Amino acid sequence: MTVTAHVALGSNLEQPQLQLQTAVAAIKDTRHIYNVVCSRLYRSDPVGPSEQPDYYNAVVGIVTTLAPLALLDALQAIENAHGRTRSLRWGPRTLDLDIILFGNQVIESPRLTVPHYQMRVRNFVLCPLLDVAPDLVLPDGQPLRALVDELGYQGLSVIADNYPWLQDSRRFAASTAAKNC
Ligand code: ROI
Repeated sequence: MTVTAHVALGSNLEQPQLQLQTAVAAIKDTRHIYNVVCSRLYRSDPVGPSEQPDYYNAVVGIVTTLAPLALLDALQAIENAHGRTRSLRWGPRTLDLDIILFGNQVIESPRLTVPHYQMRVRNFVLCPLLDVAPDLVLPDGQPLRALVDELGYQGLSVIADNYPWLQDSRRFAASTAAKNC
């Protein structure tokens, strides 16, 4: 059985943009994960302690035959391979990969809560999610677009349009420089 799932990515340490880019590449390379589509790349004000660097955030949509906990294992292996560090609660981190939605399923297990318990109040999750799933309706029947309209894009800026972002952001920088001349 295949399921469409969504994974939120966040990083604010050790070249965060590169962390996210290589994380998406690793997700694409994972067995039993198909059709990876990636949102725009965002920079966001930190939620939590403010004396930490800005975050980079994105969301990917995937199709998978993995069970939820097997997907969690695969994502945690990618986090670990990126030398994930996270010493403080709500403190800076090298790479966070969170399963935010797994089809229409509601999952409450010791290791995994889906939909992600704070996704409804985090625009750095909802706005990139809207990029890849504009017509999505949450398992409780709420349309994603209505949540985004409510939360808005405060504290977020789009820094690249298409994955892979590094190439894109160079193009962005070049076009901005050209405009400023
Ligand atoms: N803040 C932002 N902007 N983006 C994140 O990905 C993020 N992740 C976190 C906390 C510390 C809550 N703050 C964040 O885990």
